[in-house]
Amino acid sequence: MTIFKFLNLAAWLFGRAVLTQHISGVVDLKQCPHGKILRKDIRDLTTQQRLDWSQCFVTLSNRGDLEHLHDYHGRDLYWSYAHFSPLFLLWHRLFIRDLEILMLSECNLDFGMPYWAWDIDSVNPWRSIIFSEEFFGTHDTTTKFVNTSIFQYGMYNYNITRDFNENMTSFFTTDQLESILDINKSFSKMSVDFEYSAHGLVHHALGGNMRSGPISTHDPLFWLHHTFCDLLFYQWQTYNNNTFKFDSQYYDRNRYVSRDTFIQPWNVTINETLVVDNFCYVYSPLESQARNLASDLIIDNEHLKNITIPLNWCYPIPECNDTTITRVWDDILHNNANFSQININYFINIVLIFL
Ligand SMILES: [Cu+2]
Repeated sequence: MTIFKFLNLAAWLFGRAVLTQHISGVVDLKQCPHGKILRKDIRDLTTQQRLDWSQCFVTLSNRGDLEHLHDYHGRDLYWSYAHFSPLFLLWHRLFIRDLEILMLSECNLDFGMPYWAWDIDSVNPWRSIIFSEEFFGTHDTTTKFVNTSIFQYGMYNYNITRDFNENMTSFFTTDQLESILDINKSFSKMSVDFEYSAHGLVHHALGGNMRSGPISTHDPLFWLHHTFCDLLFYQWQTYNNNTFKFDSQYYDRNRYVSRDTFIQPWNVTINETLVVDNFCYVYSPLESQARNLASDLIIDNEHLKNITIPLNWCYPIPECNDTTITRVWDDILHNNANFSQININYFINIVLIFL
């Protein structure tokens, strides 16, 4: 811990000394100064690469260079624009790329944004190496503060919290992801189903910062989680020539999006954003190291029958109760229903509180 503190202070001082320009303004996300870069699961990086990534994230954050990103995500305008809308997967694709470019240029990394394939931890995420001192830190289950790793309280400018214990909610398994991301679904159906279920569940299960939209981006795991979401979206796009399968639609009462709509604040069209190749990154499939480090390799769908959804999901919807939540989850998990088929307005109210 002491060495972490020292390294962090040294990096912070170094960062202060060399940074003369304030990083602001909208970045060209299609620039490729580093050529094609590879995105791997964090467990497939070398120890040095992992430390470099973490150090870079903390250094940039501690000197204030990530503020514009937190602001984009939490700002009212973008919040409702990028969530619960057909732009969800596309907006977050650009959002991650923004940080990736910043990290590549500021820290000379030779690899892209790492992802966290949480499906291989799904059965017992509590035991995941991701929540160890060597990776993203353990936390005090009473105070909720992250208390080890470079991201611990006092070393990283955001004192992030996580709120789970050994009874942590399971994530979606690989099999369940396949059904949520059915290649025959329309884009909008797939996007809504995925956003509200598999994606939202990770936010919910981690708790603390990750359960609160405006501050979720402070937890470095937000970025790894969303990079994995982008990988899954990319797979959905490529498995069945679905790349340009985007159905134009209204995303709120009066705004209509089509393929030519520019996604803000980056001014990239939906059509361009649909093509990963435009952004100079490539996904590397899981390698043996990540699989060996996964908390559970036996995927057992049965465990989800015991899934418990805490009642605070319902708050503050008065008519929401245990039974309604259980019904929704049963339909999703066991009857393979789509969220969009289940009283969607009602469900939006429920999930709004944790994303
Ligand atoms: Cu988001």
